[in-house]
Amino acid sequence: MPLRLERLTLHEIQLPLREPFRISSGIQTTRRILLVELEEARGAVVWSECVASEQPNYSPETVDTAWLAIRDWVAPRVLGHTFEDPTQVFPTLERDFRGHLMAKAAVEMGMWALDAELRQVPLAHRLGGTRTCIEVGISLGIQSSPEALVERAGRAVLAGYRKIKLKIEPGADVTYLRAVRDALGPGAPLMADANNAYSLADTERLLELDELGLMMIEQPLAWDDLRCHAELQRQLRTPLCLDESITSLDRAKDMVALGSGRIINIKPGRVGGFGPSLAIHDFCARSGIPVWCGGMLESGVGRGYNVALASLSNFVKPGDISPSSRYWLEDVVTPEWTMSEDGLMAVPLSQPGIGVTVNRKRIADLTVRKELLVRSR
Ligand code: OSB
Ligand code: MG
Repeated sequence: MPLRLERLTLHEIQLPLREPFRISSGIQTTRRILLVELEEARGAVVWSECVASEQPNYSPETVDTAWLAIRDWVAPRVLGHTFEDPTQVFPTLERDFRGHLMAKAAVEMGMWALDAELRQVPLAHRLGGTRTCIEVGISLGIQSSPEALVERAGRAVLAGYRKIKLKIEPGADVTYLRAVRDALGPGAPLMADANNAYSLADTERLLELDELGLMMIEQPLAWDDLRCHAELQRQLRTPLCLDESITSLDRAKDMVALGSGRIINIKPGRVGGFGPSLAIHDFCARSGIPVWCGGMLESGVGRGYNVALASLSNFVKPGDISPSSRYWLEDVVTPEWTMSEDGLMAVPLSQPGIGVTVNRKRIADLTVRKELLVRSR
C-alpha cells in the first residue's frame, strides 16, 4: 500500500515527572518531549515521539538537535515522496546521512503507524508481534541511600513488577544492591544499569556485583565500547546487557562476534526505528540472544510504539515499559497505559494503530513550541 506523507508537525511539550529520575550520567525532573504529528495524503493522522533527552548524556542527540535534523534533513527526504512500504523509509534516511538516529526513528516509526492505520490493523500485528500482553519491568533511578532504594524496590515487587532495574554508579552500587538483595530475597528479579559509569579499572567492584544473582548488568562501560565489555564479560558469570553501544544491526553482530554481552536492550529510537529494530530482533533470535524493550521515559505516545515492538516473540524478558502512572500525574493519551496486579500490560489489539488516542487538548496545553513542515517546492 503506497504511503505519502503530506504534512509533518513538530510539537515540543514539557511534562513533569512524578519524581526526579537520576542515572549515573544525569538527572531529569521535567521531560522535554518532541512529538511528531504525521498526516498522510489520504488524510490519516498519527502521532509519534522522538526519544531524545534535553541533554546529550545518553547519546549525542538532544531534543534540539533532533528538531533541527527532522526539519532540515529528515522531512525533506520523506514529505511528498511515495513509499511502497515502511521498510523503505530507513534506507532512504540512511543514504549519505550519518547519525541522528532518534530523529530518523521518530519519523520512520510514524510511517509504520500510518501504514497500520491505512490497513486498519494494530501496529503490533503490522510489526509481526504475537503476544497479547507483555511483561512489565521498572527502572529505578539512583536513590539517596540504600534504605531509600530498598523501600522503592520493595514497593515495586509488591506492585507486581517482573523486573526491577536499579541504576548504579560508583559509590551507589554494591552496598545499595546488597541491601536490596538481602531485603527482598534471592528470588527477586533484580538487575543493574550503570549507564557507562565504570571502566575496566573497576573490575574488582564489578566482580562484587557478580555475587548478587542479578539477571544482568546493563552497559557498565563506555557508551560506544564493545572491546572492553568483551574483556569484562569473560570475567563475569552475570550476563552483560548492552544498551548505548548497540546503535545498529552491525553493532549487534559485533557484540556477538566479540562476546561483549549476552542480552540486548532494544530501544527503537536508539537504532533508527522499527526497520533496524526488527532486523536486530531477528538476528538475535537466530543467534540465541534474548532481547527486551528499553525505555526513555516516553509519554503515552512513544510507549505505544514500544508496546507494539515488545509483542514480538524474541522479546523474552520484561521491558522498561511501565504504566503511565509510574511516570506522570496525567499522561497525554487515552486510555492511559496500565499494569495488572501480576505485572502484565495488555497489547492493544482492538483498534488500528498504536491503540491509544492522543489527547490533543492536553498536548496543546503542554506545548511550548510548534512547527509545521510541508514539502518545499
Ligand atoms: O539507560 O535505560 C536507560 C532513561 C533515560 C535514559 C536511559 C535509560 C533510561 C531508563 C528509563 O532506564 C526506563 C523507562 O523508560 O522507564
Ligand atoms: Mg540503559
